[in-house]
Amino acid sequence: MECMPIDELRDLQYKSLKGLVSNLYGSNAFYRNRMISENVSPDDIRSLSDISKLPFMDKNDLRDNYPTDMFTSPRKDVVRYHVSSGTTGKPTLVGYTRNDIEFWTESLARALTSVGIGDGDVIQVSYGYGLFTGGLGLHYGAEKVGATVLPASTGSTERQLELMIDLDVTSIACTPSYLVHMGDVAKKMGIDLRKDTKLRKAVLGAEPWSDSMRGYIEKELGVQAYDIYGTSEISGPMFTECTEKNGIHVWGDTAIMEIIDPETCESLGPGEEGELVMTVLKKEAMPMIRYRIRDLTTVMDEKCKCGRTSPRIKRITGRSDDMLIIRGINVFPSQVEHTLMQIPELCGQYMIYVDRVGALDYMNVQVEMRPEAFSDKVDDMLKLKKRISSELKKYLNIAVEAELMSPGSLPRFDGKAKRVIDRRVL
Ligand code: DLL
Repeated sequence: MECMPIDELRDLQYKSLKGLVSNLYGSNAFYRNRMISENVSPDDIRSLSDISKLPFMDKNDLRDNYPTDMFTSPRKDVVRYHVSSGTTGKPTLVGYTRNDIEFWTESLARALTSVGIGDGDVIQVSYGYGLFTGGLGLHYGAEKVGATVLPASTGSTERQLELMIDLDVTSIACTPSYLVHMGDVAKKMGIDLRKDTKLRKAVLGAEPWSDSMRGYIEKELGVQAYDIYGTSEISGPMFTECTEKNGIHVWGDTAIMEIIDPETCESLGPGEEGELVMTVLKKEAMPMIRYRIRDLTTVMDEKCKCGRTSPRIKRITGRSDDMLIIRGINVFPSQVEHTLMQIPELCGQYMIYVDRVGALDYMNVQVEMRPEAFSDKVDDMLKLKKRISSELKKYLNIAVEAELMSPGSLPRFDGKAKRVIDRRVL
């Protein structure tokens, strides 16, 4: 499947697309109304390139149809939910049928196989288990290839390192920043990952990283590092580099990808950087047609040396929207604002600072107080500060340091407010 001639692959993609569009048009009000409002019907899809006639979808569709209005399967057929960040206070809910879980698992099994992880391996899955797709996604994929899985999830780094040694862990799946952090903790514990562990491969993603970080990980930690990519809306982590480490393979029989100019929405060709748009061909509970992911990347043209014909994309270089990724967790500044606006002592002026200390990201929010709430009673102010941090933690799922600012002290903006200062260097 992965090495099929490109013409056959395109034909397969066309047939799957045509089937998907006809099916949704016939069975689902959301998709039918969308297509009618764009004046397009399944009969208009006569070749693969006709995909460009179909309307785009984005996170707003998921938010507006929260929680399950976009689902195309009855509740009784939905066997799992995952939840990720939405653009405002509302999260993005993703549902899976049994077949969806199987399809996703298969994609991850392909991903792990393509980096050489299989039944001889012990893999430590240090992505978060739970609402996030990383932990359970990699877990199922790793079991499918017959690897022994250590479901370590995130945190308790010292214990994770002890288990890594005791259980002869050979590979790890986590965010790149967490692996670097593990390396730092190991050093402090007197552990040399190269000599004292069997760790040799890492499947790293969920946040942007660079080739220089790959270089650091490979040299300092003695681990081969591979990029893995995906988003909750397309199922979760799905696609990886192969051992050539030259672009992420997007399994062509499962998804059609397009690159568009974020401003004009014009289709861009190989080699041109733009916004990634994905149509997933095999999802049941929540199909995705022309979903604007907002990640920026480039389609690579030449064939991969590994022999796979699946199209490839370069590393994600950024986003066309304002989403921040902090320790693998998606955060929209609008969510921060939404949370702060619920706190009566605050006036709606705020600044977000993101820093990287060692390998880990930290978020600090300066919030301006209303004059009537401002007081010199230290205890009251400390309590308020704690309350703000805990509200932010509740909604964003990350620890945030809140800093109280006196009335009128934060900058005001004439034009577009610049409320996010991201001081991280990859
Ligand atoms: O982060 C799924 C995932 C889990 C991918 C584990 C890889 C490994 P979301 O929480 O929905 O899903 O966040 C998706 O994270 O649109 C990108 O902006 C970013 N992202 C994911 N992988 C990469 C990567 C998961 N390899 C959002 N490089 C995406 C850069 C990445 N950014």
